[in-house]
Amino acid sequence: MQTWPAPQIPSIPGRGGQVRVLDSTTGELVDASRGPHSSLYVCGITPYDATHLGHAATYIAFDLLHRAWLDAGQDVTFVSNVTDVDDPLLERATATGVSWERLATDQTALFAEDMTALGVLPPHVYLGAVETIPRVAEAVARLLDRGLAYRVELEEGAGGDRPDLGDVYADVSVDPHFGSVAGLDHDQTVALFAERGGDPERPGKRDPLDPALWRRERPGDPAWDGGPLGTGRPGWHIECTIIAEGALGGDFDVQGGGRDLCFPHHEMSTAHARALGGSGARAHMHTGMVGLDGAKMSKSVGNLVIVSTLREQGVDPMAIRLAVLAHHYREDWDWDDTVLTEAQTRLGRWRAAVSGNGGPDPESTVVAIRRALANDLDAPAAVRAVDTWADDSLSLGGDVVGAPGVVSRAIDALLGIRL
Ligand code: 5CA
Ligand code: ZN
Repeated sequence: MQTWPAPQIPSIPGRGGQVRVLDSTTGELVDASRGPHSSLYVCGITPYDATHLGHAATYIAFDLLHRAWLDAGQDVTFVSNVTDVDDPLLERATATGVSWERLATDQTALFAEDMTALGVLPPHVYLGAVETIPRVAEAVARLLDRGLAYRVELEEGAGGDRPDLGDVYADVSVDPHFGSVAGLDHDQTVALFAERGGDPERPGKRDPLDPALWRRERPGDPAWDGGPLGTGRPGWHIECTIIAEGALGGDFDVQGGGRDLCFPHHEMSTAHARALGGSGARAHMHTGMVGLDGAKMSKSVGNLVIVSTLREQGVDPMAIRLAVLAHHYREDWDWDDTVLTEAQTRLGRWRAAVSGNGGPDPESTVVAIRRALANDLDAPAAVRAVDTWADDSLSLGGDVVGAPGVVSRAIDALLGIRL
């Protein structure tokens, strides 16, 4: 999968400190990495519709972590995926009369344009579900051999020329740590599982929560050779497990995504990592949900503010990014016109404040931005620190030659805002 171009990161004096983040599994602040190498897996898009503000906010949040790690002198490996075959994508393709491949290719390209415009650093390893199928099939076959997964009989007409080979499910009961990521009770998990792509009612499963690892061929569905599994396509959670493990090993620093991925997706992908002999991420980070008119922005509901539409309307992508940064990444918040107008005004003030040669001493501002980000990526506090410097610069002036350059480079490197 092709990534997007990496923006240049300007150098700034000094160095950031250890970044602490809230691990949503334990609810505690933890060191995000053990250094000097830091590894991050962020769940990528399912490309059946254009990037909305919720996606943008999630990717910008993890971009702040990436930038803070680089500023702390870490050597970062950032990995992400594209879920380029899955039920919602196939359903949308059928409903709109385009091929699922075309839909996925077009939306993945648009996402790359949006990420470029928003100044998100590209992943070092970026893999689609489709290109990972052989590795997933091999891993699923291994889990079957070890008795950690089992087959479930198919309905009439499924399975192509091998209807005897069932769908494959992971057995959650073999894992004593199952449930440790989300920490929910059984009733909550079953309800969420059904809501978020699971099939608790499927007859023949050992436990309602057992997730699909390999779905056999169905008439009209795309299917790939799965060797001993028979033709079919992978389950969603195992794709992320295999992509993360392949690029980062069985034990890495942070897995992230929106809060809607905590259960079942991150619970299941971590359980799969354990079943394959690793341990998955040391910390899980989840972003709050961005909504519109009080409801979570979601492709399936259709209450979306689309990044590319705003860009087409001439909205400066840096104003979109700044609107996002005015909220802490764990917060749930609603997008509205005021949020954007405030960001546009702020961007204008910041640009005016850095336009001269001299200004107030930048050192304490750079320290404050770094300190805010190291403290669980507190972007609103970092933005306030820049506001203070900009207000002083505009009202009092200042005589430190080069100060505007230092502040604008710090804003660029740490917050991803190009003035
Ligand atoms: N492809 C899978 C992950 S492997 C997926 O969830 N794709 S997605 O396109 O539905 O979402 C992409 C990312 O955006 C996920 O991290 C998801 O949690 C996040 N996201 C989706 N809606 C919102 C929202 N309203 N607010 C914040 N983040 C959101
Ligand atoms: Zn994922």
